[in-house]
Amino acid sequence: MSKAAALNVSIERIQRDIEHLATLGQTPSGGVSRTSFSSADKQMRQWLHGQCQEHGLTMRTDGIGNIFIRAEGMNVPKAAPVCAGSHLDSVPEGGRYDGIVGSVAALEVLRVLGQAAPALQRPVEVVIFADEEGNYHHLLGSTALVDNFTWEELQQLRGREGDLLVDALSAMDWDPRHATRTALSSHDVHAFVELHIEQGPVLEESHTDIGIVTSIVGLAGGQLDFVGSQDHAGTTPMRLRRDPMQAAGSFLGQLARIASGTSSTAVLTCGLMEIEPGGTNVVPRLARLHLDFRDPDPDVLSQLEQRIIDCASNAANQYGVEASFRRMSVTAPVPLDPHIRALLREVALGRNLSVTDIPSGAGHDAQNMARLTPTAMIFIPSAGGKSHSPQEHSSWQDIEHGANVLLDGVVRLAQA
Ligand code: HGY
Ligand code: MN
Ligand code: MN
Repeated sequence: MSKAAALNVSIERIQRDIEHLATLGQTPSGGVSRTSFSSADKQMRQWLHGQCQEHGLTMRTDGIGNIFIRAEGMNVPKAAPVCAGSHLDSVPEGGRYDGIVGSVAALEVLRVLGQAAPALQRPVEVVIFADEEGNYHHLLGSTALVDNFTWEELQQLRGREGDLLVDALSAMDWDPRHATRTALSSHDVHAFVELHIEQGPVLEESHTDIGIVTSIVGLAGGQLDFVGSQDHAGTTPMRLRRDPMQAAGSFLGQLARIASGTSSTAVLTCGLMEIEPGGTNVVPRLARLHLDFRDPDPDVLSQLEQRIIDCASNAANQYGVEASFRRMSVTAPVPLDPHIRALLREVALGRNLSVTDIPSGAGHDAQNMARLTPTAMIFIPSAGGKSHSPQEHSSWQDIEHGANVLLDGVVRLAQA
């Protein structure tokens, strides 16, 4: 066994960090609401800064809130770093593990390497991506690493509460104009590896320790507006109404049919809806559905969008209202790097762990990083396949396994 393979993460430190992070933005249901740039996110950033000071790490934040961490004093040649990391924001009422496991494990890798100082050919850097969960833009931080947002684009981005991203950045005491200068080049990163919980049932059901991700699903988001006529709920006869809620209801009843009619792998979700003006005694003027739709095949994603538009237009005609669709984001599906996948499989087997290949139905920053640099992902089991829920859970043993595979993989990549 090589010297590097003898290194091990400390699950006690990882557990302490994960348990602490679960208190930042904790909800009464035991979940976590930690949207990027919220007060809980600020607390997270302060905590991380403290961790870095304690462990001799340097932390830098770019203009859109991505965090980069390195170990000081590691005597490695100047070269493009091997990066590892994930995200520390959550969905509303999310769990304690999504993004957090991969972020804390990457931090632990740096702590181990800082202490053990093995001979490496290149630095190791932790990346914590901003707003992965897309309050303002899905995979905001990693998107900004691949392509700079223009100032005009940034000014358009709003969160769930209708707040502007540029205001949220200003409230962090950052200059939002710096958010237009975030892109990296392929020379800036040697490779990227993200550890993540599976968020599905496959590994647990097959009693497999480690999943090596083959590809990440293509993911699109859009706003579907049904616009009708605002009227009195008591005095307007049903026959005279142009009620956008009825059209929205008819459309929503067809989500499963639209998805399965396009492909057996397609999924289509509406998890957020706005009604204007919003009153129990007012026939609304607007019903806005926020849609999330996914498929591993980019052509299917386009077909799915077209079916959404066609079906919405039929529903609108039926109720005498207007329908319009606005695409908000598309993240292309990506295959992950075969060489790093093979290396991760080898190191996992070297630790006597069971391994399988697995596709990812969730979006990840890795799919943006794959456009910059050779990229791979490691999955560990999620209890009951639950995620984006306070019931999300992974065992400490599975987290330790995943973190050790990340450690070995990163070391192997940094030795090359
Ligand atoms: O929505 C997703 O797939 C991811 O959790 N951001
Ligand atoms: Mn998530
Ligand atoms: Mn995640």
